[in-house]
Amino acid sequence: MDRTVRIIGAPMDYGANRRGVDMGPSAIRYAGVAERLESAGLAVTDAGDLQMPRAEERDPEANQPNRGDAKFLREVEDVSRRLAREVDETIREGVFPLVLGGDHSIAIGSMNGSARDADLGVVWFDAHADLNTPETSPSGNVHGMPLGAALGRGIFGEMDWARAPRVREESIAYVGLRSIDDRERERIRESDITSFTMSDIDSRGITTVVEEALDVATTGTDGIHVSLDLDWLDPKTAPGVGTPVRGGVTYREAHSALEAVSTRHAETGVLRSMDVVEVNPILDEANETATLAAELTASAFGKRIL
Ligand code: EXY
Ligand code: MN
Ligand code: MN
Ligand code: MN
Repeated sequence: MDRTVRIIGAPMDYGANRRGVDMGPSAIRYAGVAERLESAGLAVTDAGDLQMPRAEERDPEANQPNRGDAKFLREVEDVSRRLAREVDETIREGVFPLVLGGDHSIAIGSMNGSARDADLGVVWFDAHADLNTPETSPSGNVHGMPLGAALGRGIFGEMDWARAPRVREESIAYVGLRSIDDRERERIRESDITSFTMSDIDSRGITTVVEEALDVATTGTDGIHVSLDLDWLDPKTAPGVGTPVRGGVTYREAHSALEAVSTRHAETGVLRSMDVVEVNPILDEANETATLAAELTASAFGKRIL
């Protein structure tokens, strides 16, 4: 996998409650993600964007009478199946899949593909826990469910495209949580998932927290998936996201965290797949959130100040 990265665009917005996040892949490319990775010494290829299915209408309920409280679940399934195949094939070729979203529902396909051939640890940089299922979701938006899907919670247990049996609770670490639904809170407490909230970052510092998250995700696994939701950052720094929550990490904390990921990878070759999600350039000024996404991605792959 080492030095070649394949960019896979997933311009998905079926999992979110607003349009615009489907422009994320273009915005992050425009911000120079490939050039930044090349300047960090990587070879970069771009597979282009996955084709998105057309909803018969943009009424989330109209075309799926049996899917209860998950909107556009058929569209999410269709994209997830194709993305998982592409991620799996990319890894088999010895290339690193970098998936650009799109809303966070694309992580269902990324994790499913990346975990086909490996026990997969996960580091989840996000304000949100994304552990809902159609049964527990307050919104019906699938971008709040990708970890519930990977763990096969609720109705996802019956969906082979959603479940990723080689992703286990004890190998998942959250970093930066600050907005959790009541049902998610109960489930996290009952689970073996490790959670580092913003309070943990306040009291213990980003470096310690990220090192511990990497320890959790790398213990007893064959590699890790890093999922970077831009709403992890404070909205003053990353305004172009659909579900901003104040009190997030700073620009420097974010870089420091992703630099720690690349340092760990340089030492032990653990990084297997990554997605960068929830950039909504419509809500942004001068493409600053996508630029941040591109910069942080370069930090995750070894770009340094000096
Ligand atoms: N927990 C809320 C829900 O399930 O509707 C909000 C989820 C937002 C998910 C995103 C982007 O990380
Ligand atoms: Mn669209
Ligand atoms: Mn998320
Ligand atoms: Mn989020």
